[in-house]
Amino acid sequence: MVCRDGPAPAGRRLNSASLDAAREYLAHARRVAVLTGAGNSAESGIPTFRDATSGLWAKFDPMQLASEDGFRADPPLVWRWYAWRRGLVANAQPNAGHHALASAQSHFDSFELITQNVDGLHTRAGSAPIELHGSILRTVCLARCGFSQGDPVSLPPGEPPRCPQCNDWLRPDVVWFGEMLDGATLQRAQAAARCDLMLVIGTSGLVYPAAGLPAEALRRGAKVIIVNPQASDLDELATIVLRGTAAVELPRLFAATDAVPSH
Ligand code: BV8
Ligand code: ZN
Repeated sequence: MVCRDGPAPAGRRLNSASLDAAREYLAHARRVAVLTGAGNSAESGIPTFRDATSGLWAKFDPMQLASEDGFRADPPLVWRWYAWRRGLVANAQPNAGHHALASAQSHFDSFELITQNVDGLHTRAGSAPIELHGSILRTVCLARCGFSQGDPVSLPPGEPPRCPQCNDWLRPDVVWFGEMLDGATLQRAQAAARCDLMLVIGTSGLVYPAAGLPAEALRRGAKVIIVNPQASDLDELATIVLRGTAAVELPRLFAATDAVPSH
């Protein structure tokens, strides 16, 4: 636990000191933005990309699989990777971190949840996230002919179906590496970064332009609070780092706001 403000007392007190300081910032914040990454879903059983390079798909590089070149090189392989992830998501439940974020939103004048995750768990918890990288629960035409479908259950597991409109492959409705993010979505996220406080939850801070949002918030005078059990590329930007997991730290962080009527 590192508290950027003031001397860092040693030991257990540091945890509560950082948590108290973080709660204090929350208590005075009117415009809150949250940026979540794969770590926010880790306690729901969804492997993070870091895990993915150590887990079942360790022999594959997510950077390769989550790319159009990777898909075109082996559509069935990439399709099976997404089918496996859709299966994990279907069997997963939002965790206490998702629920803490969903119930916190009514306590602030403005509360924008920006997620890099494509698993839909924030939505299932009751949030209305800005999904920077799309959703694996939606499927679209590779040729972008306009065909889109939102029923992941009906999809075949082994290889991508053909588009009923133009017969090209169908693909997950996610932003692959090397692809542009949807302009309007990115603009919404950049507008949300004009906040008093940005919480950065469960992200290694390696993927841009998402990872640039905390620096943008800082430039506009926001405080930045990171929740992550490990060090991340964004720690240097943080006013406070809560060295813990989303499902444990977020309920603790927002516990006091439940008692505080919205501004
Ligand atoms: C773009 C959807 C303009 C797909 C994702 C060279 C060529 C082409 C592009 C680039 C290039 N060099 C750089 C780029 C830009 C590239 C990029 O940033 N690359 C990085 C890796 C160097 N970005 C892009 O390509 C973006 N588009 O720039 O367009 C352009 C166009 C053409 C050419 C150049 C530029 C598009 C990026 C979007 C990619 N799509 N997802 C899918 O999911 O299948 S990104 C994907 O990876 C995830 O969505 C997520 O965003 C990212 C992984 O990041 P994290 O979420 O942080 O997850 P990670 O596993 O890394 O970390 C987990 C963290 O959680 C850890 O810190 C861990 O400690 C913590 N944790 C673990 N457990 C817990 C926890 N925290 C809390 N609680 C716990 N329990
Ligand atoms: Zn089509």
